[in-house]
This record gives sequence, C-alpha cells and structure tokens, in this order.
Amino acid sequence: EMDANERAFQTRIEADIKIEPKDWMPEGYRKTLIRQISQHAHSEIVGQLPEANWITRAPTLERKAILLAKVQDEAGHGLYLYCAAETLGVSRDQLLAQLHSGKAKYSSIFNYPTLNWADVGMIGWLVDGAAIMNQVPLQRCSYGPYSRAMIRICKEESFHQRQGYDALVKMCLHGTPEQKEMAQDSINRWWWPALMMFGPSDAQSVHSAQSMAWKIKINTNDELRQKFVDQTVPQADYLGLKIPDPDLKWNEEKGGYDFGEIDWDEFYQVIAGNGPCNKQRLSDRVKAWEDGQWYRDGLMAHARKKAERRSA
Ligand code: FAQ
Repeated sequence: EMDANERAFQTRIEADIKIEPKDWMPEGYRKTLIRQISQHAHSEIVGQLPEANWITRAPTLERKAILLAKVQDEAGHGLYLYCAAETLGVSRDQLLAQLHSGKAKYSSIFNYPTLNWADVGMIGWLVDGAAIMNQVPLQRCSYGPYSRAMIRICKEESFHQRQGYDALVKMCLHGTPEQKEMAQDSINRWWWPALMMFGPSDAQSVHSAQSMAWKIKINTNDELRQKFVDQTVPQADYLGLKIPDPDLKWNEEKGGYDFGEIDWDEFYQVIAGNGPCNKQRLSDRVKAWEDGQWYRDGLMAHARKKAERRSA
C-alpha cells in the first residue's frame, strides 16, 4: 500500500524527474542508494590496489605515466561517490568504518591477484569495460547526485578501457611470443571473474526488481552481462586471444553469444570474504587509514586553532 507521498514520488520517478537530496524519499530508496553508492565508492578505492602493484614495474616511462594517471582517477571516482552518498545523510567516517570492519561489500573482482604485466592491460580492457557497461545506463539513474557523478566517471573509464586495450594490442599483435602467452595466461584468469562483476543471475538477484522500479538500476544483471560478452568476444578475436569457455558460441537466432555457466560457488565465496586476496585488500586499506591518522589529527588541530583565533 502506497501513501500519498510514495505515490507522488513514484510518479516523479516514472516521469524521469531527478530526485535531489532534500526531496522526500522512501526510507528503502535512501537505504538502497547508500548501499549501492558506498559499495561502488569502496570498489573504486580498493580497486586501486591490484594495479598499483605494477606502478613500480611498468615496462616504460610512458606506460608508467598512464598507469599512475589511471590509478589516481580511481581515487577521484571514490571521492565523487562518497560525496554522493553523503548527500543521503551518512558520513564518510561511517562508510569507511563499514568497509574496514568487513561489513560493507566492494566489487568481487578486486579480490584477485595481478600476477603479470598483462594483467594491467586486462583490467583496463575487461574490468573497466564491464564497469562502463554497467555505469553508462546509471547516468540516467533517478538520484541526481549519483547520476551526475556517473557522467564524469564514465568519461574517465573510457580512457581507462582504451589504455588497457592499447597495451594488449602492443603485446598481442606487435610483441614477442612470450608477451602473447602472458596475455593469454591473463585472460584465462580474468575472464570469469569479469563476468561475475555484473552480480548474481537475475533469478538470484534480490535487489533488482525494487531497484529497477525506483530507477536506481536501469538494466538487469544478466542483460548487462550478455551485452558485455557480445561486445568483448570480437575484441578478443582481434587480439588473437582465446576466451576460456568451451561453451562460447554465436547464436544466430538471438543475435548474441551463448556462454557457459558461471561458477556461482566461487562468486559467493569471494563476496563472503574468502577470495584469493580479500584479507590482503582489507588489511591494506585499514593500514592506509591508520597511517593517515596523524595527518587527519593535524588538520583537525589546525582547524580548531583557527576557530579559536577567530572567536578570541
Ligand atoms: N561483487 O541483488 P543483487 C569499478 C552483492 S567497477 C560484490 O544483484 P544489486 C571501476 C550485492 O551487493 C565495480 N558484491 O545486488 C574500477 C548484494 O549484496 P548486499 C563497482 C556483489 O546491488 C575499474 C548481493 O550481491 N561498480 O570499481 C557483486 O542490485 C578498475 C545480491 O546482488 C559498481 O558498484 C559483485 N560483483 O546489483 C575501479 C556499480 N554483485 O548489498 C578500479 C554499481 C552483487 O545485499 C579499477 N552497482 N553483489 O549485501 C551496481 O550496479 C549493483 O550494485 C550491482 C549488484 C550490479 C553490482
């Protein structure tokens, strides 16, 4: 049963009028947005770690400069998203406490290790590629601050995806056989985790129906996963890389690819905290937070002194 407020709210949503921070909104809408936006913010920040692992070992000065810029962009995305979440009445300290205690989720993909240089290219191509597939529709999300953050983020993600693919073109089409092998090893490890980024199958997705009614989500998980596969297979063909899925096959009738069953057991293990790098990722974030305490203390002391001087 909807009351008058809820009916008016839903009418606005259906008319594609953005909801802004001070507007009335159902508690569930606010909670869902805080959950999704903060998980997204955490993903950007934790997502810096796998690629940062290669900054000191980038093969050329140019690749190093590109990678540095990309990893810095991810920090910026985290900041826009924490700001968007804060407009819903939650503080950044609260959100970070949830991350550091292991209570908040972040994308499963960042719990896998980066073992060779090709992994940096693979993350740009597949992980940023999947992120764009999910985030382009979110530019039309019903919540104003989130939709506007998505517009900026998508522009930068496009650069990230291109730099990754460019690195792989270099390795696969102009490189040595060893470099090509490195890229094949990398796609063997990243393909399935990239497909898991879109979340559980539609049948298992608990939040999709309500989130789509509120236009917090625009597409279902399976719709976006299918679009990603269809876009990515020809790009793999161009690189001459083999996708590690024996069931991958063009389906003329549906005008898309059929693909094999995702290992959902692995997915649920990773989001429960038991993936290959979960513990490392979390302890790296906690350490960064603790190492920054002296700086936050200094800023607060400075602000206090300035306020005292003003009131004196
Ligand atoms: N990992 O009912 P649903 C990036 C959870 S891109 C972990 O389907 P929903 C860029 C889900 O939270 C990555 N958990 O949920 C970058 C829920 O658990 P809860 C970030 C997952 O929300 C690139 C439960 O499973 N992008 O960072 C995952 O409707 C390179 C049930 O699932 C975004 O966050 C997963 N893969 O749909 C950075 C985009 N999938 O909360 C650095 C915005 C599902 O009840 C380097 N988010 N879960 O405990 C979304 O579009 C949605 O939240 C979905 C999940 C599609 C991720």
